[in-house]
Parts: sequence; structure tokens; C-alpha cells
Amino acid sequence: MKLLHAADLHIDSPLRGLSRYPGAPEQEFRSAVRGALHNLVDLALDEAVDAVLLAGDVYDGDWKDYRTGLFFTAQMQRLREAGVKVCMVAGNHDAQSKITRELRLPDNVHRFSTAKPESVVYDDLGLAVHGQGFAERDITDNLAAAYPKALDGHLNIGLLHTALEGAEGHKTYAPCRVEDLTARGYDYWALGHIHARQEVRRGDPWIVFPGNLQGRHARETGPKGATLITADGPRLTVEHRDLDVVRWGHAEIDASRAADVESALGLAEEAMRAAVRDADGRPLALRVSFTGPSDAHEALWRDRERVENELRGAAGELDGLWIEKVRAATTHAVHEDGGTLSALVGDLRATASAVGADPAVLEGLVRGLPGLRGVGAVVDAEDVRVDDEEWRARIFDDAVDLLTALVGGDPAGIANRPGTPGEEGAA
Ligand SMILES: [Mn+2]
Repeated sequence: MKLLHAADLHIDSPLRGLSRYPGAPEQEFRSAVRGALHNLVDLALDEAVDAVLLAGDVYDGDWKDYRTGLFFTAQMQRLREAGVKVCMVAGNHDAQSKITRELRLPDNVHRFSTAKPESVVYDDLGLAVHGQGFAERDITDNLAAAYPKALDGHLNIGLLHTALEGAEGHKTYAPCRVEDLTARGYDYWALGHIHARQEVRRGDPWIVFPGNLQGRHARETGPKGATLITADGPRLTVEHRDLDVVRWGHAEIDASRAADVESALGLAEEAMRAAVRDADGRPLALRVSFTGPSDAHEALWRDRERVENELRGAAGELDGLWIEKVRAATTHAVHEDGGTLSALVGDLRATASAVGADPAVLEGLVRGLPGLRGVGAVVDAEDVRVDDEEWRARIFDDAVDLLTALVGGDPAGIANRPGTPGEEGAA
């Protein structure tokens, strides 16, 4: 028996965080999320899988119109024609209460109840799938604890959208412990919610987050796809398959090797070529960060706009490369108190990455800023999106870069430049 496990498709989630400029591969990125679902169905058909397991957040939220639902239905129809079953649960993004439009799905698709856990048994396959969807966005209950015991003589799969014990701030999403899952006696837990692929447990039972199907912004870098499960009796072989149509990457350039802006640009172009090779023919949105103590520090900051556009120009010579953003995160090469300074900058960056890693902490921080209160009324709402997790992350990155430069650089020179922080907010 073969199964294909995917999660967090987020169909028709808006494209964010990419500044448009001539030559950027915009159309490829706009259609990428749908393209990745098409790839998932292609893989299911090529591998002749028996069932596809979708562990929540198929949709990004309520449909703008029926085309979102029609696209998904058409893909499910392709699976139906090949006799492939589909089991799906709702997650926090597509919780029952959030989706106001609905379409009937083909009869090969089973959508699990959001009221209580249930089991679907395919006796012809010897497969039992247990699951429950999200009724509301915030599910604080441990759903897994109420899942039924394993069914003898079948391959048992648990389908669940959960943050597991997760980081602080994720506890609203059906939290549970690994022991709650292992206690059910299943063979495989098909989880969703965490967008980075993670094999929580590699057997007895397997517990897997497949990661999302397609990266959607600069924090979802690297290969994305689904997990193929091959069952030979009770023995499972589990493997990741890339299904993403476009890719996101981050090139960190050690600018300590650059004496000036020109040589920093040379290093960046080298890294851009390498990143394009790694993307394996896919369009790539690349963030370029200059880091480290550098003789080019001040010039990189002063000429940020030119540096960004030089790299955009250079990207035009490489097929399908979009320069998502250029970060000047360097420090002064030499300082009278170098030891203390680099320790300070190191400490600042460590604190920042701890805060940045937790969306809930970052949200609290941004919402607490007195300057943002009522700002929507006076600034174009496109520029300030306090409710947007991705926007908050970007504005935080900008703030950390600026602070690093102020600590390590020439405070007066930088602080006096107009519009320094957050100019990317208009992206
Ligand atoms: Mn989710």
C-alpha cells in the first residue's frame, strides 16, 4: 500500500513580501501554490498511491470566490478517476467557522467531522484513518487524547492538525504530547501545521510534519513537498518528495572579505549563481544578506538602494531569479573597543533571533509599540499591516539591522538619513 501525506497547502494565499520590479518572475510566483497541488496529484498518480492524506490548512482562509474551491475540486476529481481516496481534516486556517462558501467534493474525498474524532475504514486496503478537524480557529483542547484505539489487522493512521507541545504561543492549536500520540497504537501520525518538514519520530509510530507544499515567503526557504509512505505489511518506508514550483532562499554573504561595495557585489553575484543552481531549475526568490565586520560597512549602508538595484540587474542575467530583499547587516571592520562591540552585536543578534523565532512574542512586541497605535488611520494600510505575521517579521528584521548598524557603526550618520527604517514596508 502507498500513501501520500501533505499539509498546509494554503491554496490562494496572497503573495506577500516581494517588491515588483521589471524582469522579476512574478507570474510564476503567483501561480505557485496551485501548481504545487497539481504536482501533488501528479505524484499520487505516478506512484499509484492508494490514498492521499491532507492534514489541514488546505485553504488559507475563507475563499475570495468559488474559483478557489473549484480548483481544489478539479484536482480531487483527477484522483477520483484513478481510484485514489482522499482523507482531509480542517486546520486553524480553514476551520469550519472560517469558511463561509462551500462546494460538494467528489465521493472519493472524506472530510472528517469537526465535532468529534471519527474513523474511516477501507477494508479493501486494510487501512484505518482516524481524524478530527478544527471547528474553530483556536482549538485549545488536546484532540489526540480522544482519538480511538487502533483497529486490529489494519494499517492505522492518525490525521491531525496540531502544534504538538510546540513553542509558547502555539498552544491554541490542538496541543498534545508525543506520548498522547504513541499511546493510540497507530502506525503513522500524519500531522500538519508546522511548515518546516519534521520527522518527530521515525517509527513505532512514525510522527511526521511533511512541511508545507510550497514556500510562500522569505521565511519558508528550501525544498518543500510531501511525504510518500510505502507500507509493506507493518513495515513503513517514509520519504520526502519535492513538489514546489518556485523556491525561496537566503544567501548570507560574509562581507569581511569585501574591501568595498564592488567586491561585495561580486561576492553576492557568486552566491546568486550558486543559489540558482541549488533551486534545480525552479524560479527562485532570494534574500541577500551582507554580514560580518566589513570595510564596506558604511558604503553598503549608504548605497543600499543602489546595491539592491545592482543585484536586481545582475539577477536579470540568471533565469527566474527574483531578488526578494537585500539586507546590509554588516558592522564596522575595526573599532577601538572591538571585543566588547562584537560581543554586544552578537548578543543583540542572538536575542533578536530568539524573539523572531516566535511569532507570538513578536506579535505582542509589535502590537505594544505606542507609535503603531492608530497608525492605520494616517498611513496607507498597504504599508503598515500590523495584523500580518509576515509583515511583522520583515519590519522586525529591518529594525534589528538598523540597530546593529547603529551599535556598530556611525550612529549620527545613519540616524540622520531620512526614511532609513522600514522603507521596505512599501513592498
Ligand atoms: Mn495551521
